[in-house]
Amino acid sequence: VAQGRDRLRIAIQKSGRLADPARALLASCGLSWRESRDRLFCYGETLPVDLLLVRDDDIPGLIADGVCDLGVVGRNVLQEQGQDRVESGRVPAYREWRALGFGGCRLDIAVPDAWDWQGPQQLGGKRIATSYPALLRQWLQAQGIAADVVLLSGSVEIAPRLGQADAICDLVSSGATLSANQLKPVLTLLQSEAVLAGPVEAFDDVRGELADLLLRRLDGAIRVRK
Ligand code: PRT
Ligand code: ZN
Repeated sequence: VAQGRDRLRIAIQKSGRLADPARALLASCGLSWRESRDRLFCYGETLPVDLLLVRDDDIPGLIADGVCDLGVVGRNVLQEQGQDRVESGRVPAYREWRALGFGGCRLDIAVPDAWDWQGPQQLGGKRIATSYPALLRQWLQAQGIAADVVLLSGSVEIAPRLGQADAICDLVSSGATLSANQLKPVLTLLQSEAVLAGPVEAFDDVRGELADLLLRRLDGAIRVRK
């Protein structure tokens, strides 16, 4: 699909925790779509605003590459990938435009229940399993703690029981998963929720007017929900 400069393209999660609330929020802004058969691209009917349905992890990169103009993604994903760009010497290519008030969770460090928690320095020399290595390294560095970051793409909570790590850094909402794995949260690195992500600079064509209209409606919709 060629990039239309006269239409706005928003990436949202295809399936998962943020998929339905993201769609519902955009629909409450007066958007509607004609669904294509492959269900990956939804053509905007009431306004020239199209949806691309993707993995949440792909959303920051799609914005950075200009494939999509905006995206609905967890702050945790946006900041992790943003920090990863900083670590590798690249410029920020997107920023948080709005907090959307759903998908709330925390990026926490959790340790085995049996630990007598004394404070962050206790993590020195330990192995910490996470799917958020850039945010964890940034935090460790700011604290002056030398620890080993063990990168796992999933099932992070089981790592201490398997002997792969001593502690973990993972998303927590109710905390049930942590307690089921005999872990307790001890520190919060990030308070997260779903956000509208967009480029650092404003659009300099008709997409700017569309984005302004969408933001005004979003702000109204978010205010009503509070
Ligand atoms: O397929 P795709 O890659 O798009 O989806 P995904 O599997 O990577 O993401 P998904 O749908 O699981 O989560 C999308 C976003 O939802 C995350 O990036 C967060 O911003 C947000 N979110 C909110 C959460 C949670 N709450 C949450 N609880 N994401 C994950 N969890 C995990 C948590 O890590 C734990 O393992 O859910 C489990 C249960 O949590 P407890 O604490 O309630 O037990
Ligand atoms: Zn994902």
